[in-house]
Amino acid sequence: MIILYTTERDYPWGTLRSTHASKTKVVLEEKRLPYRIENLPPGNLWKKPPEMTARHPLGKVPYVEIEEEGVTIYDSTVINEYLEDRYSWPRLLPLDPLLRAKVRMVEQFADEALLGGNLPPIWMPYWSEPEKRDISRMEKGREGLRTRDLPYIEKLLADAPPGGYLFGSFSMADVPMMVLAMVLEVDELPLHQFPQTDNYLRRLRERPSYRSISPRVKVAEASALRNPT
Ligand SMILES: N[C@@H](CCC(=O)N[C@@H](CS)C(=O)NCC(=O)O)C(=O)O
Repeated sequence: MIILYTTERDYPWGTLRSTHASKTKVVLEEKRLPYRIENLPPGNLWKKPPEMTARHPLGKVPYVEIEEEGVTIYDSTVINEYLEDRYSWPRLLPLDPLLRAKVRMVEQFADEALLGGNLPPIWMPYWSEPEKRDISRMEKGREGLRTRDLPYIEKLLADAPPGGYLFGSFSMADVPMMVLAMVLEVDELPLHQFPQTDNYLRRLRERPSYRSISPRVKVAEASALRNPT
């Protein structure tokens, strides 16, 4: 069994989840792997209790425990590539070296520009009550999306081969974009200027794997999806 350590919590405005752990959840779902969630209190990300740093030296999520192997693997990209190497179906990274590099390049862009860049200023305030949110910080994140990241995604989509995804069929490059779809479902940033991205994010939300990270699917409901009881 694979145990995914993450942070998820239900709020009146939607169920919020760790963005990086959501990347791993999507890959577990896409590969139809059985897994169990270990839901850590959000405060652990700041407190970093020893039981957490014993598994991840930086006290971050996600990390996964692979029970059969008796090992823990941390970092969403490393976990996802491990899952790809170990469970090759359905393939999320192409075998051709150049195409593989292109897919990884976009995944890396999304990690740095979105998950480590403009999404946290938008997403983190939703973990607090509306009156405690730093509105100007949220707006800065949105402006970063509008001026840098969304134009690039719009261009990637304009150049994409047919199939509906960034590289034709769904790949590792689309995985962090599922997280963008998740954040913008709560934030409802208008996307009129980015029509291809708007349609693409809607398509991502229709994938069965999105149910596991959808803000409309509560923690308990999502946990029942692929978890054996
Ligand atoms: N490169 C790591 C980043 C993980 C990360 O930053 N996770 C956030 C939650 S979404 C976290 O644990 N934040 C607490 C911290 O930065 O100390 C990955 O891809 O897994």
